[in-house]
Amino acid sequence: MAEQPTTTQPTAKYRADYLSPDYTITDISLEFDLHDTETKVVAVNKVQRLSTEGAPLVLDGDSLKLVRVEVDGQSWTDFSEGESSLTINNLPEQCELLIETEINPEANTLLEGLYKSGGAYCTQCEAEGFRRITFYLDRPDVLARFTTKVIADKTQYPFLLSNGNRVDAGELENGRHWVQWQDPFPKPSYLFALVAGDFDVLRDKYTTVSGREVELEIFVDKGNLDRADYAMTSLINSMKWDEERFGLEYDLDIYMIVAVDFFNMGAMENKGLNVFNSKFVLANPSTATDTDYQGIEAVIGHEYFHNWTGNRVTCRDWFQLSLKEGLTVFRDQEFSSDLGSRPVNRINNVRIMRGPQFAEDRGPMSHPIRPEKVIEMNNFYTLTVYEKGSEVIRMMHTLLGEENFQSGMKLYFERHDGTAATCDDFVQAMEDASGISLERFRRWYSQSGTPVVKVDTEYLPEQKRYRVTIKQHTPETAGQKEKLPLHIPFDIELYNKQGEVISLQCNGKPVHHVLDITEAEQVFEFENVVEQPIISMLREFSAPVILEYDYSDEELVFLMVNARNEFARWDAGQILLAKYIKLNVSRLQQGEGFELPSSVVDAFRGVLLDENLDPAFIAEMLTLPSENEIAGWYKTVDVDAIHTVVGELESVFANEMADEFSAIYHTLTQDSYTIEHAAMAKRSLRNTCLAYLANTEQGNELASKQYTDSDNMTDTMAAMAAANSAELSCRENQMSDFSEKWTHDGLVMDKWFMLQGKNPADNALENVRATMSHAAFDIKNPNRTRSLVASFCANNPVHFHAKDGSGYAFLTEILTVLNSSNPQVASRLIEPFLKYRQYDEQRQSLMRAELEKLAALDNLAKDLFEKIQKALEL
Ligand code: B3K
Ligand code: ZN
Repeated sequence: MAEQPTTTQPTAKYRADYLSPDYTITDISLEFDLHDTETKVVAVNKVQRLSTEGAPLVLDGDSLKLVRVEVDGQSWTDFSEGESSLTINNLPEQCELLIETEINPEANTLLEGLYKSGGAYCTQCEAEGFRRITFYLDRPDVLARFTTKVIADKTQYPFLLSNGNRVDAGELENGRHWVQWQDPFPKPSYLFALVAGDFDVLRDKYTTVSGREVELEIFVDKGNLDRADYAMTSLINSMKWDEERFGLEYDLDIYMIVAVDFFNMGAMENKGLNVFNSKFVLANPSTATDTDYQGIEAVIGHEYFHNWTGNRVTCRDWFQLSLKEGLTVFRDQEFSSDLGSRPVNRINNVRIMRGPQFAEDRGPMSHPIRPEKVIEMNNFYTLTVYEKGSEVIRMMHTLLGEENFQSGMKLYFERHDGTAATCDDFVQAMEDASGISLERFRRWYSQSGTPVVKVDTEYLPEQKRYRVTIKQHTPETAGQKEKLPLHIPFDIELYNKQGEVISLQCNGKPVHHVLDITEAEQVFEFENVVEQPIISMLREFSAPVILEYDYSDEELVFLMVNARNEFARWDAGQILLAKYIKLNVSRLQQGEGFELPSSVVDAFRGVLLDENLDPAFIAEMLTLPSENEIAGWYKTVDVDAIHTVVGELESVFANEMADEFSAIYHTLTQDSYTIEHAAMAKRSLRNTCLAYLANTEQGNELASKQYTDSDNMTDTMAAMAAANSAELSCRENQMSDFSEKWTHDGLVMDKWFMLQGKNPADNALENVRATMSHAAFDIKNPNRTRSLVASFCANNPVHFHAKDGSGYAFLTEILTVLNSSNPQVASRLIEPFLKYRQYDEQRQSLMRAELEKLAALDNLAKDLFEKIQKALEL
């Protein structure tokens, strides 16, 4: 039976209300006696009072059965149990507090706290899951040394794991055994982990730069050992990279990663014992695509980098989440960029910003990277905290430069290692180490929304001056009306007609290409500009803002060819595409036909044929913005028009460049599959060509042949995706062949579920419903649900937004189930409803009605409560 979430009206917590704790716990010794429905947990805490005498000790607890309390070895009765707390009175200043609780891992469908994933026990404690294991000061500013003894049946659970070093082990009667772990580093409870199960283990070793020998172990389900190599390679690469680029070394003798199938998000950085969604560990060429491999590298890196940015220095309170997440995303992005293609990584990160992050910042859940008010903390593991948070770190990096930034990191660790810090502490360290003022810059932490930067330029030939007027303005966002000017690093470059860079000069002095925009309006007059220049702006996406500038087609085509950096070339292409997508959406709305000048096609043809460019970059240049990103350009979204225009643009490109696509497609064949970047780049371009060619006469033959010939999942999936989106006749055979081959493997089937979700056919919803009874589908598994349901609701806009409301009713059905079984997953799936105000009246009222239905659920979880309440606010 699923647990029922609390029914009382949830209350919000405010950042401004932070109080340091009355007590701390310096040491905790845990003993788990693992049983499926009745696990006994004994916690012995060394408690130390920090405040005045008389303050009660209020511990957090959730869904726990309290068995006994002892203080200094004596039974203690002076306590009271609240709905989510245990208040213990009249404690001495220091004591040893024993608490025994009983929990039910098997009934834990929330996948928070201790639960069962397949046959294994595992934990997820961030943000507030530890309180589902024992009563505790479950807040990140209480740092304790953990000792953990795990007892379980030896045959079923030969591996018993926890944080730190394995210090002891033994056998018991009745087939049980135990292992004891000790973590020497004090840590908050959210970093605690326990795993018990039977696994295959991939082992390796790493010697750190100062000579520490570290055992590396990756635990996977039995039979999956041939899918763990890339995770191991990525781990070793991460350890090396962090030493080289950040001077940071690993600090324990063992680093373990466990892959589990039931997991609410990507992975978790528990000290010395990462728990991973198997999606980010398991890969071999026949089961995983190149994108999967890149995801594994990034997530393995991300969790490893948390060992310093998150674990050694943690967060004072959850409002500071971006302190560890924004910084660690920045670090993982740099890792992927240093090892792979920097421009391609940047492009993909910017796509996430301009698409879903900007959308979040426009919607009812808009919040600054350091939120002010939270009802359910799990709702704030957002694109804003993570991705925009990383952009904020990146801006500091741009303003300070690598050397100053690294001095800032060093100072940050000198000051805060072993403690719980704040975002302000980080900025202060950067400021103190560099001597560069970040006073106005700090506003990025408190102001939500996406700034709009409007630029006007004027060339003054007589004076040989080029005047650039830059205005910034941040539109009002949910819950925050007043906006102030921000410190925006604005990277520009000027070119002459020959494509040469014009050096920037103001008042007779050279000027850096990153302009400091700090006011609502600023004017720059560049001198010695002898001809009308062409300006490239917001290079590298130097700030998370929307740029408004009236570029001509000629200027954009010029930048696509001549801009010195690849990101700027891609961006010019995107602006050009955006112009014609917008034009054609309004033409369609007025009953006019599709129109695209041949000069635009020629510009993209030029890129396609440029042999000096990295094929992976060419593929990005030719990838159209998603329908969701396009939706974000409008106050009222016309899903059908957007879909039609994107389809027409794709087919015009396909037909106009069919010969070139076809020639490149046939040239880029590879003899054998490798996961080197050069090989991935070729596959990426070849499969982009296939996606276009799918819209031409040759489409069915090519997709069908590629599916049959393919010896790797990248090419297989590309063939299927092309057949799916172009509705080719080979689709059906491919889909049934694939399902037959992979039914036993949920992780691989996720790719198939995703295609069912994105199916453009008219009966898409009917198919999705039918797919829910597929043998490999399980609504309790977050990966399955996301692959099918989220891909339909979030990435199949035409069908999800069907005018009859059928897509909306479907989402409500799913949310109603997940509200009880796994509200964290429900809360991610509800996102498309939150944007209801951006649609026409009919759709708005249909979606609103669904939100109201959900709001009326009598067991509404606070995860959904918080989002629905904000969405329905007038
Ligand atoms: N810190 C975890 C995320 C925890 C999410 C809790 N709902 C993974 C990460 O960001 O590395
Ligand atoms: Zn993280």
